[in-house]
Amino acid sequence: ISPESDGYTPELEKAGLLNKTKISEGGRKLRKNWNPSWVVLVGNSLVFFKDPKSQNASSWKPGNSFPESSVDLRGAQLDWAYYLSSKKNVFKLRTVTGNEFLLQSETDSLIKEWYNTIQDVIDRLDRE
Ligand code: I3S
Repeated sequence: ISPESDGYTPELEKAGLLNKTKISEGGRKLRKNWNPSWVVLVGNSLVFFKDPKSQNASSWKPGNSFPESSVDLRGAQLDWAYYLSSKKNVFKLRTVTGNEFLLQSETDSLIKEWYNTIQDVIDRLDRE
């Protein structure tokens, strides 16, 4: 199925490389395992791809490379995570199902853009 033939291809809001670790699953704490991830914000979801080297801005499209995981932003909560990591520029995303992720970038402007864009989507979904 190509993006042209599936009838509806949601709008790509943002894509880029961030460091990612999952810190809890359904409320159960996990051991951190930081890895670079190609992160795509599309529609109401944040989609994570492994192997960032082989990714590009089209990777999220239907029929292209398969995501490692994805997160529904409806009801999600976003917070800066100053106390949860020794790294700088870390925020925590908590999904409605109790999964928690930390996302990080060394670039201040980049992480702020991600934070603001994800928060805008969460706010939009809250108003629906
Ligand atoms: O919150 P923690 O436990 O200090 O997180 C660090 C550890 O997960 C560490 O792994 P090991 O404990 O398996 O060696 C990671 O290598 C660190 O990156 C974690 O801390 P930061 O501060 O980088 O999130």
